[in-house]
Amino acid sequence: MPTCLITGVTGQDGAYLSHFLLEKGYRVVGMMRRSASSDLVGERLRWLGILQEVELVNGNLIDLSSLIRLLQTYQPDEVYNLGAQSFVAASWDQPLLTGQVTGIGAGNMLEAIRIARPQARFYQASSSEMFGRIQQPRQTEQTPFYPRSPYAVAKLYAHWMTVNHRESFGMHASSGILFNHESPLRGIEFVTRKITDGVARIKLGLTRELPLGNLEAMRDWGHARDYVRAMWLMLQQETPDDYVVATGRSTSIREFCRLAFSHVGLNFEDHVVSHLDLIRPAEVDVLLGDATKAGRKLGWRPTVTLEDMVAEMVEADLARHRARLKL
Ligand code: NDP
Ligand code: GDR
Repeated sequence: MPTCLITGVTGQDGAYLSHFLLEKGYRVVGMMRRSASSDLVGERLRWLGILQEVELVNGNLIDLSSLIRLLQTYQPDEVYNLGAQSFVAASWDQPLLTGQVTGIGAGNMLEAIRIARPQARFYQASSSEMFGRIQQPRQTEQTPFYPRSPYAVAKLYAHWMTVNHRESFGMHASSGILFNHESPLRGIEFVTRKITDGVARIKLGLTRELPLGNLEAMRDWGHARDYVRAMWLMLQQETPDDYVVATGRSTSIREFCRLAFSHVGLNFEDHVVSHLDLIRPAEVDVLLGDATKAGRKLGWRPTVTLEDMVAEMVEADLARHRARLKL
């Protein structure tokens, strides 16, 4: 039975990836940072019904010694580095922490592997945010980067450290440049989940308004369940590499609102209000990925349409609020 170590196991992708790897027969060791609310942090794993099957262990990306100890103890065959301060908006308020966790944290894990478990295969959760102010209309592995937030700058450091460790030390280290991916387990502060949760609350009469920032930004949105499969496929290749993972369809926040509100028979223009304090200091206006390489080399293709994902997310939020209200 192969063993994997997942950082960021309590997040959206950590939960879906754990589920995927358990089904493949892996021993799944999930690293989480120590919390005073440890009863709450496994909520996503619980939602997927796998909380008891994942071995949760303490560690922190900014504590190199904890990473080395985990690698020595569990001897993983594959390491998926999903841990990060991942909320772009927060990275302007905490730019240096974001740099330490999202950037140096990845460097720490690469160094820990180099020291304690060099044969392990490594996956780095890189991001389409690295393209930022886009240099080409469709972004591929060859498109130059232009980060627009401290988060994206940190991810660039992590990305190039991954490439550099591969080229310098022959490590099996791959970087997945994943475009936005969502699900009912998406954090509530990200725009898609904020919208679907808002739709559910408005539909159930709990509130009337949904405050949002820039509605004109466009994102290439896929489903997290599809995207974690791409992570695994990268580590099954003989040769490590970098891959863009995207749907090839870009949609505005405005259009996402229209889809989500109309799913429950509402008009978004009656409820969405614009809040200037939700506008970012620098914006990524549009992202559109070209995953041709992932299709050709990994055989990866997205399977969930945006419309189906929006419906799944709205239904899940309606069910959550109904359960809470005992409706
Ligand atoms: P989440 O924000 O849902 O999860 C982030 C995880 O990182 C959480 O488990 C969090 O733990 C953990 N974490 C935070 N700080 C530390 C730390 N110091 N040490 C160890 N773990 C830490 O992100 P997603 O699941 O959405 O994304 C997974 C990864 O993929 C992230 O690196 C993200 O930046 C990247 N990414 C995501 C995309 C997306 O669209 N979802 C697209 C491209 C890249 P806690 O629960 O304690 O906060
Ligand atoms: P993003 O996701 O920054 O793309 O990063 P987010 O959902 O936060 O923002 C997407 C776009 O929506 C606009 N927006 C709002 N965003 C939020 N959060 N809240 C609002 O009220 C709001 N109104 C408008 C934003 O300005 C932006 O243009 C996500 C994260 O998962 C990263 O970790 C990951 O690397 C990238 O996706 C790919």
